[in-house]
Amino acid sequence: MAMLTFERKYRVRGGTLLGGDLFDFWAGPFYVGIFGVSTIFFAVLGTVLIIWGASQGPTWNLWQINIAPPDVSYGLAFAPLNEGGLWQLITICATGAFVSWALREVEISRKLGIGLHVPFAFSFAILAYLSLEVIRPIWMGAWGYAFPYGIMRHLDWVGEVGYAYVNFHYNPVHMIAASLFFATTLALAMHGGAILSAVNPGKGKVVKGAEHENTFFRDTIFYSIGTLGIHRLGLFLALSAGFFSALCIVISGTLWTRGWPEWWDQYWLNLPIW
Ligand code: UQ2
Repeated sequence: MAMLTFERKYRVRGGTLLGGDLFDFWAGPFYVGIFGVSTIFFAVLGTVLIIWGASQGPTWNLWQINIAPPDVSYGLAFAPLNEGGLWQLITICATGAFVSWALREVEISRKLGIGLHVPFAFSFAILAYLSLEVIRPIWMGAWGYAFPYGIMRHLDWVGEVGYAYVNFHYNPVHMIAASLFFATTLALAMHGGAILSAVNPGKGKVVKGAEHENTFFRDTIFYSIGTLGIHRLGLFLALSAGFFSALCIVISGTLWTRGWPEWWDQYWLNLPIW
């Protein structure tokens, strides 16, 4: 179907989750919807609060601007604006914007009659953010355990948290997450290479299809997962990478509070062979 014909067929009312026809229209090429409005609201308000927070700080250097969460002594209470309160409001805005965006994806998917795989995938990114900024801080009893909003400062935060557990690379769930990130890049490199080699083989050569892709992998690694399967695997690997990343930090300081190298001792040092 030609794109213009398709757009006429698809750009109709319906499929909304909330509010019926309210905001059920397009602004130029963009679908608006209630959740488009709420995304803009939270994103603009959050950005204004970040700029306000920056104005209260010592620098306008983009790399050094930092908006920190409240001190640990505030626990889970609201803090004064310039002592972490802005960070709390910005975190509410960020969560509101991310969730609104996911729900806007759901509405558009419903209008199109396609699956909810994209919003489902995006929800894993939201979960990873929330595990750092909401779930782990609440579990540990203070917003001060969340990461600060500053380009350089959040990098320092990651380093400090790593050293707080002596050597974070000994965290077994971090190991699984890192392996899944590598597996994701391997799968995408194989898939991107496979598709381009078949569909874009070079000037004057005939475009190839799934048979060639299957045969290449059967001949090289004795197995082809298939043209549908590679996309299922890719989504699974990428979502697993995000999920295990969230898990590896959420268990640090909550279920396991000592250095991660020590975690292995409880098994290694207690082996009966000693
Ligand atoms: C494949 C296939 C594709 C692909 C790729 C494979 C025809 C066009 C990349 C091969 C992938 C395999 C065997 C899985 C590798 C496993 C990991 C964890 C990286 O068979 O079907 O479709 O793009």
